[in-house]
Parts: sequence; structure tokens; C-alpha cells
Amino acid sequence: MIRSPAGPVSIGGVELRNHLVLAAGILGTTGASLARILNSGAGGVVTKSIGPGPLDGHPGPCLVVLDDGVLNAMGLPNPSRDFVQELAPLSGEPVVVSIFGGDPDEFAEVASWFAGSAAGFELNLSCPHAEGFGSALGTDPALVEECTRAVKALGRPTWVKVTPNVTDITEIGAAAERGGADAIVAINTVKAMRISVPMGRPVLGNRFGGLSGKAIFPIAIRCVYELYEASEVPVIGCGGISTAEDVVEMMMAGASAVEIGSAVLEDIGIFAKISRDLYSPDGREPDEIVGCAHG
Ligand code: RRO
Repeated sequence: MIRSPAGPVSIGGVELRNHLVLAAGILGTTGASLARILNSGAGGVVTKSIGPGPLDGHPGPCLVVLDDGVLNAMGLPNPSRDFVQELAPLSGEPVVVSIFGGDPDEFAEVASWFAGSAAGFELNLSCPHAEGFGSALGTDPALVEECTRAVKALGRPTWVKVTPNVTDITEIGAAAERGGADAIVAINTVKAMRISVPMGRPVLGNRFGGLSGKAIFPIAIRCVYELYEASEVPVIGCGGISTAEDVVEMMMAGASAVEIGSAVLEDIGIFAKISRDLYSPDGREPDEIVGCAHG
């Protein structure tokens, strides 16, 4: 097993305690749960996506655990601006605020609420099942560029989380880069659905949802690999990571850091566990590992 020295890293303008970051959407709606994950060994955390107005989310069922993954259609539930108070105790910590909006102005407005407290922003241009939000914008390179530029104008580190549900993910990455992105996060969930055979109906209340977890790891690896070849900015790998070896594979594909989401549902101690397996003072420098799978 390849190991690497631990230690703080600066990725896309955000000072992280290590390379392992909590992905958006998991335990990210309260300051207490974010603090718990930081205290458990994460190098940084990304909040649940926050939007221009409070949302209750899609009708249930909203989440179903499958053999090799998780299918969700939460529907962007969030408290909107009230979340500012929730984050106040975490000021100065590596907390990246995930934001969404229906146009560049809404992205900029939501980001402005957190400009004084967030270590950076992650633009959700990739939720696969939200009408008017997420991938509805994130599959259009011109909108990706404009939304990124609007948030980047606040002068804070700006990551852009991209959708795999496109023909050419490098076009979307290039658009984010033109807009000033400091890092590209790949990937959000893969659009998917299941049908309940006894009921003869879609399992999710929203019918369609996003697949995460182990099942999408090979897709995430492919996307990171393609983006690494096409991008100047760091790529942050996300999608199905649950072991230290997965982290190394993601780094070899080109990821400078990784985000972990679904695996936290199974093991709240996942960050400590992966850190124990991955980090060693006499390991290989991350620079030697990142992108080494490219010819
Ligand atoms: O809330 C959700 O349903 C959701 C979001 Br915001 C997202 O970005 N990705 C996803 O799979 N679900």
C-alpha cells in the first residue's frame, strides 16, 4: 500500500488540515455535525448546499440504500440565510460553503452572506434532480462560466462541483476555469432511478435521483482523469471513496485532494480510519502520486 506524509495542504486557495474532505450533503446542515467531522480527522468540510430561499426538499422517499451505493433525491433542503448563524462558531475553520442558485446573481447573493465566514465556496452546478438548479445550469458551459465569475468576484476561494451527466466533462471544467475557478470538484451524483417491483412504481418520491457510493467510483476516476489532463487548476476527486487505497487511486488519476460522502453514512469514523491507513511520515510525497497514472 502506498502511503503519504500527513500534514496541512493548500488546495484551490483553501487551507486544509489534510487531503480528506467531507463532501457536501452528508452531515452538513448543522455547525455541530460539521465540527464533529472536523474533530474526527477530516482535513476540511463542505456544508450541505445553501440556496437563495429555504426549501423543504422533495417528497419522500428521498433516500434508498442499495447494495453498492446510495440513491437520493433530497431536493436541496436547506435553511438558506439562517445557516449563517449555524456557521458562526466555526469561523476560521476549514469550512467550505456549498451554494446553489438559479442564475449568476443568486449564486453571488448567497455567497455574499458567507463571504466573511467561509474558508471558500463550492458551487453546486451539478445536482442531477433539481429543476432550475444544479445540473440544469451546470450542463451549459456559458452559465457555468458566468456563475463562477459572479462568485469569484467576492475574492474568496471558489471551487466548482461538476456533473458527470454530460458528454464531455472537460468542456464544463474549462468553462469553470474561464470563470476563475480555483479548483474543480468531480463528481456530483450520477442521475439514476430504481423501480419498486412490488409497487410497480419508482422508489423515490421524485422518481429520479442521484447515485453515489462505491458504484460510481470508476465513473469518478474517469472524470478526474479527463479533467486532470484538460485543466490548469487542481481537481478534487469525489465519488465512492471509502478506503485509503481509493484515495491513492484517485490521486493517481489526478486528484490533489478528495471528498468523502456516502462512506460516512456507514462509518462516522471513516476519516480517522483512512488517515491511519494513508498517512505515514516516510511515505511518498503527494506530488509524486498526483497524476502519476498519466503517460
Ligand atoms: O439535495 C439533493 O437532493 C442533492 C444535491 Br443538493 C446534490 O448536489 N446532489 C445530490 O445527489 N442530491
